[in-house]
Amino acid sequence: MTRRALITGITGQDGSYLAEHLLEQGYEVWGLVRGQANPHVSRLRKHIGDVHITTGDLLDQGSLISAVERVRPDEVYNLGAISYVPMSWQQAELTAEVTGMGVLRMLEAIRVVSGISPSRTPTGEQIRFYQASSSEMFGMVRETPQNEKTPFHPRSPYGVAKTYGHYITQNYRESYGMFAVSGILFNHESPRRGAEFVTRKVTLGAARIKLGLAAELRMGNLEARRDWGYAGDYTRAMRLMLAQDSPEDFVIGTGRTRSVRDLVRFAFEAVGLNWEDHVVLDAKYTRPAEVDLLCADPKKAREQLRWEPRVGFEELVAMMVESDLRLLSKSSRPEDEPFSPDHW
Ligand code: NDP
Ligand code: GDR
Repeated sequence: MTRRALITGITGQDGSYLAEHLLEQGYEVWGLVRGQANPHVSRLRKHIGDVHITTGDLLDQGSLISAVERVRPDEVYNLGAISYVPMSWQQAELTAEVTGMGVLRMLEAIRVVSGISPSRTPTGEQIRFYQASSSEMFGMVRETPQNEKTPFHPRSPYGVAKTYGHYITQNYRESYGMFAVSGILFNHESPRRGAEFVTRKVTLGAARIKLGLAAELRMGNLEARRDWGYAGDYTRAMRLMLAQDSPEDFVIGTGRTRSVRDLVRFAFEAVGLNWEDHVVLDAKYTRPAEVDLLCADPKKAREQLRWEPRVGFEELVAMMVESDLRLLSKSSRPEDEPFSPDHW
């Protein structure tokens, strides 16, 4: 029997890689898309043709119930979110609603459509639910590397909203016996990454300077350290989590940490430039509270899911720089170029 998946956030970076992967695995793939004419759908169609689209919004409970009723999925992947950390200070309440409460609404949609209640726990095949949890929940870390048992101390409204999403997923699993899991994913990147995130901002910036389209790149905190992996590797792990016999949470990361300074150095080296000649520090890009250090301990995923990342940091940065050089060489109109917004 063909398995049917419903993905929220299908127009985002992870949504496109996950859709591609599930199609390769023989799934029928549905994406939940908000808005009456979402402009990101054409970008998704450029990468992957064969997905079905249904409308809905994580802010709207009824639309989620209708989507689950219409699609009747075997698996729901909840990737939809306001995912840009600086934006979460600007729009803290909306972030709580979409990134936090949106998880509750999706779980409720599954619960209601499946007829699950405190007196009626699920029997037989049930809809499996994946929540996109984040290493941002660890925030101010006191122990490194971080695993499934590391305590949370989120440092942004985004991190707080994700922590709510994480706990409500766990709570629905424990309260109703639902197959609901969280993947605690560390930063993962790709040529499809939004231009506001640091890796893509840097690879686009280095490519622009190389091509003579810009002279400098303005950056925030270069000392922050992240465990960066490749999005295509991480979306494979999502499916593996839902294919387990029992619902459990997993940390997904590479186990290696680099600084933003390392990232900048690598990207400029990849285009044959010295970063110190072009990068300018700008306080506008520093955050009210920072997450200084993240490094995953992915032992459980390695042992239980048999999951390993295939693309390393250097290869990832080189892949993104190459892709941005190609993109910028092709596009002659500035309005076609990816847009990196200012934070404040
Ligand atoms: P993106 O920012 O690229 O994508 C976010 C998606 O959420 C978009 O498809 C967007 O759709 C959708 N969305 C926004 N608001 C709503 C709403 N109100 N209702 C429905 N959908 C909405 O994120 P990524 O692909 O990078 O990440 C996917 C998920 O994983 C996110 O939840 C993120 O927080 C989480 N995560 C990401 C990590 C990473 O390093 N990439 C690491 C850990 C967790 P639209 O086209 O309408 O804007
Ligand atoms: P992050 O990703 O906040 O970790 O969240 P981002 O790439 O935005 O920042 C990483 C680190 O780089 C520092 N930094 C800058 N960041 C940006 N965006 N722009 C800059 O100019 C800049 N200069 C320095 C930041 O201060 C930070 O320390 C991502 C998102 O995908 C989340 O949705 C996800 O949950 C986490 O990764 C895991």
